[in-house]
Amino acid sequence: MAKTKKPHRHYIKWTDELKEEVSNLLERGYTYPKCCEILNRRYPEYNFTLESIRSQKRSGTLSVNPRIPLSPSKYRRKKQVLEPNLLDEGKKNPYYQSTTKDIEDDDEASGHNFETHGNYAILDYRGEDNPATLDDLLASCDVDTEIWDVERYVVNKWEVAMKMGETIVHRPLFQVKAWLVRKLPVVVEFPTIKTIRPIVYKPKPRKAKKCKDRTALIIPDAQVGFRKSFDDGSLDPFHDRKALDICLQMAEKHQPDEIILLGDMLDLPEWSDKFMISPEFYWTTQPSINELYWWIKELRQYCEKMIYIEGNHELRMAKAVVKNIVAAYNLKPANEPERQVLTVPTLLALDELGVEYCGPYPDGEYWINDNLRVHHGQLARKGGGKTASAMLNDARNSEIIGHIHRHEMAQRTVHPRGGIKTYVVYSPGTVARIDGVVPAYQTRNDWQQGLALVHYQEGNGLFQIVPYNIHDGVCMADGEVIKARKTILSHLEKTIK
Ligand SMILES: [Mn+2]
Repeated sequence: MAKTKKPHRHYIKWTDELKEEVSNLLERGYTYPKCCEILNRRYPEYNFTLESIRSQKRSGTLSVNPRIPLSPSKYRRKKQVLEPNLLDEGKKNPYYQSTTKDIEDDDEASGHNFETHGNYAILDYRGEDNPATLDDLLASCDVDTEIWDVERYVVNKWEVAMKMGETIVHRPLFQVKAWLVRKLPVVVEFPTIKTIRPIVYKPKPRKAKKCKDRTALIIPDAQVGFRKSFDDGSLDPFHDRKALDICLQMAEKHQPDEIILLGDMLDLPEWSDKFMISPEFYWTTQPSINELYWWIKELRQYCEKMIYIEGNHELRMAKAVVKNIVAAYNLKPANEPERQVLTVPTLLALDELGVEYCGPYPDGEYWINDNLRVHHGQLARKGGGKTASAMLNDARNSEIIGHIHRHEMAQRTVHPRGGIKTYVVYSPGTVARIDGVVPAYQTRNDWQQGLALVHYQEGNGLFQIVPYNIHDGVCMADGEVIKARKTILSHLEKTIK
């Protein structure tokens, strides 16, 4: 018997104009058959079929109204064949008709969906028939295997029980999900993999200051960084967003003249040349940069001046560049001779935010007034107060340091000729998590969370350090209890992925 030949079809020239025309028809809500009818009238030289339009949609060149089901007629037809067999027992039941109708209306449970994202696509099939092979499934869902390759797929099966009068009928449901990739990649206008959603910054007007003193808010080691889950790719932060929000609320409350970031604001575990780099830290630098940028932008709106002191962790980036690819060191764009490309201040856009970067570690420093110097610090001694008291031996002025993640203050009075001088060494602790998530030699660290406000007079004047402790997102400050805000936390959880 001779095979029935398909009617001869002219090769359709899919010009951009034609694609746009078809997209417009589909977006306006026309069904595929209606589109064919219109197009065949407009272009008598071509023979438009459902298939020819669908294949364009499959290859991602047409945008269509997502509310239109892809091939409803085919899907309904299959169901009508299937249901009588499955529901044989139900036929005798007087409820049979109405129950069947319910299933037919149940569009959520079965059918298929094909979504393209640039060079990738996901086919999600749900239905009562178990496709014998993957090729069968692709063919029945009109996936063009000339264009798409299956990268991987999963098959799930489960049973659905339905009560029909006195009888309970079980029927199997299948789900096949396939991830596809284009055989010949196309240029996509937007990146198809977005790890981070853009952050929108809305500056708020500064409020009038409450106190007449000049003030500086000191925020110690945040160690912004993440551990990436092998199971679901989720990011577990090293930094304590609750503690950082306390800092933000303190900045809003006090409207300080200066905010000083004490160094080690980024952890940069991927850039370490000393410690083993666990695969859990791979590809975590970008979200870390983005999140710290968000905090700096938020803090920036509450102060006149902002200082960022380089710590040993920021220095990791420069060291890694020198050690691994010296050609990248000091590299600047031809049109921006001032901007080194691969540095912490460039990546955090500190210039644009008006933040002064004080480096390199360990010499990077900032003088609040002639008597009080701020730097990240190098010395770390075990035990409360030990580092601060050891530093006093060589002190020739008062100092605020970070680095040790302990809340310490020690003072020493000396008697030079003609007067008495008291020096203070103070460390506000850390705003990183202290529950063992931050990479360190051990997980049970003797660390404390805190921050400080410094009241000061300019020049050779007085200063007063006011320390604040943070306990699990709560801080008792100046007669009120400040708590971390859930809105900020959930915003960041949603934004940084
Ligand atoms: Mn440090």
